[in-house]
Amino acid sequence: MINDLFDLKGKVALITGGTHGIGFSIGRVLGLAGAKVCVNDISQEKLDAAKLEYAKDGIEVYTLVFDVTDEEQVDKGISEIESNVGSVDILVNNAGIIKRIPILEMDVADYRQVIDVDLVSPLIMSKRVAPKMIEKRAGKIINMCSMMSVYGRSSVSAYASAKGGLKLLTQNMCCEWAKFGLQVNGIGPGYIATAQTAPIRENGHPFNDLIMTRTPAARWGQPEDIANAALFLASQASEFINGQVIYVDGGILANFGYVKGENDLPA
Ligand code: NAP
Ligand code: GCO
Repeated sequence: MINDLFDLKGKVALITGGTHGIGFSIGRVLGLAGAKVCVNDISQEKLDAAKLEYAKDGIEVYTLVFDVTDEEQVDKGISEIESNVGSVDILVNNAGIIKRIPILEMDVADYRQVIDVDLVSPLIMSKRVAPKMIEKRAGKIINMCSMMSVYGRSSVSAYASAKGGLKLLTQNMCCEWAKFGLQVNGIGPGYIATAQTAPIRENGHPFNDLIMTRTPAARWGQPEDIANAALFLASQASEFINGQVIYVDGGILANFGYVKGENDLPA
């Protein structure tokens, strides 16, 4: 049956930064597809609140508080999952931060922190879960890239550097692990309405006008838009897709530009 392609019953999924925003939506959809969902965050308080939110859809999540940039904490967290839930079948490297600071005003420490969370942590997480996936000759790793994996933008140099690197790290994981039955892919969201973009979307921020006109779909994306792509990449339906980044962006990457007014919403 075609639906069986998207059935995740018996699979263990781990989503980093899964307490809200895109990560929460991904965990929810994978849970609805039958996966045993493990949710990480750096805040126990947010994990406790998220547990109740997931339960509203009948999804009982296993929560783990650890900093994805800390190798020891990651090893301890994954060992706990392996003991109490099972080895990880689906890893979604979703946790991420952004700092919007012009290069000349940015401390190197700020740059390093963004690189650590957005680029080094997917390496740390994947290095820890891949060996058992290789033993099983099966596994799905989904790295949360961005349209900033291919575009720059003033003030987000650290973030774009990390997400650009993450696109190539995804391709290298594919090169080394595809022969063992792993599929490693990325998702490149466009502009999505979450806490991360609230500062450039709300309170009449001019960036909102830009996105509404620059995006052919004439709207901000929703976390659910990304979750559906994650379900596809986590499922049997994507067994021969490897080393790719799927851009879920309402067409913005396809659109060189616009003439003011041409993309006004249809009457
Ligand atoms: P968000 O609302 O800021 O969520 C990010 C999550 O990552 C939060 O749960 C955060 O936890 C967690 N996190 C941050 N640092 C962590 C650490 N060291 N260890 C563990 N967890 C950590 O962001 P979002 O918009 O949902 O984005 C999720 C992912 O999609 C990010 O990788 C982002 O770069 C990417 N993305 C977002 C957009 C967009 O337009 N929103 C577009 C392209 C790509 P706390 O809240 O507890 O700090
Ligand atoms: C920004 C935004 C973007 C989005 C996303 C776009 O300040 O430009 O936060 O970086 O988060 O990455 O794909």
